[in-house]
Amino acid sequence: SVIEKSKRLAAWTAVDHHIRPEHKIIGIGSGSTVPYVVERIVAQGEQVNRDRVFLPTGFQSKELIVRANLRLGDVDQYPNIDVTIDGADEVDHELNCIKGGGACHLREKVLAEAADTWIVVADYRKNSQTLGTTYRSGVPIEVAPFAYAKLLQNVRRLGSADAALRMAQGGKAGPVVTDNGNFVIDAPFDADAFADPHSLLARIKLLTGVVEVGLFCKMARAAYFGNADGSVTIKW
Ligand code: DER
Repeated sequence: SVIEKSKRLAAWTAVDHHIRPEHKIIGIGSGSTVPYVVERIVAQGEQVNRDRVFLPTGFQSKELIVRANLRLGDVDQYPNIDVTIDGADEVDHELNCIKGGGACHLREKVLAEAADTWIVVADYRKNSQTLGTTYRSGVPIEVAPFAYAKLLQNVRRLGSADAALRMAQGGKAGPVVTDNGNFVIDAPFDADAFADPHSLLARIKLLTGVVEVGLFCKMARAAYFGNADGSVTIKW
């Protein structure tokens, strides 16, 4: 499909630009775009990949690395990462991101921060001016299950009237449970709240019971978007 092609285009271009032989410790994000990142890294050949270590950002990411026969490492062994490449749900004009559509944003943010360079790869639907324009489900917030009901009240008080617990779709009754055993609250805000994503992040993060917030502010070195016409847009 056009969208899959644009994901692949973004991922391949980003790997070609940012994953060089001298990069040995590499963070792999989560979602449906990063498989193309792994595909392109594998294509660099066994030789160069032999002395690299790949750090996952969750169960799906780990499976990607294992299935590609790449060497699996962990961020407690390798706390300083050369480059991490990840997807995003939306990216604004300043490279602030909404992330967490896949409920992996705690480990993703740890590996984004731990990397000298953090790169975002996405299809054209994620390329936005202001957050909340194309990704309408709200800010994903990973929360301690014990605190979720109080947090729903407090997030609503922050201005997200429609904040809701993310429920599993089919195959499991009840809420989505993250790789860390936590719940996720999706909190839609209106446009002016997203005008200053960093202050929104700070306000949400300070609520008791919040584990991590799916707003990644001023962390990306660059964002690569594949376009439907086969071109690539790079924001930095
Ligand atoms: O959850 C996340 O932040 C993932 O990176 C995910 O949202 C990326 O989405 P994708 O499947 O469009 O790559």
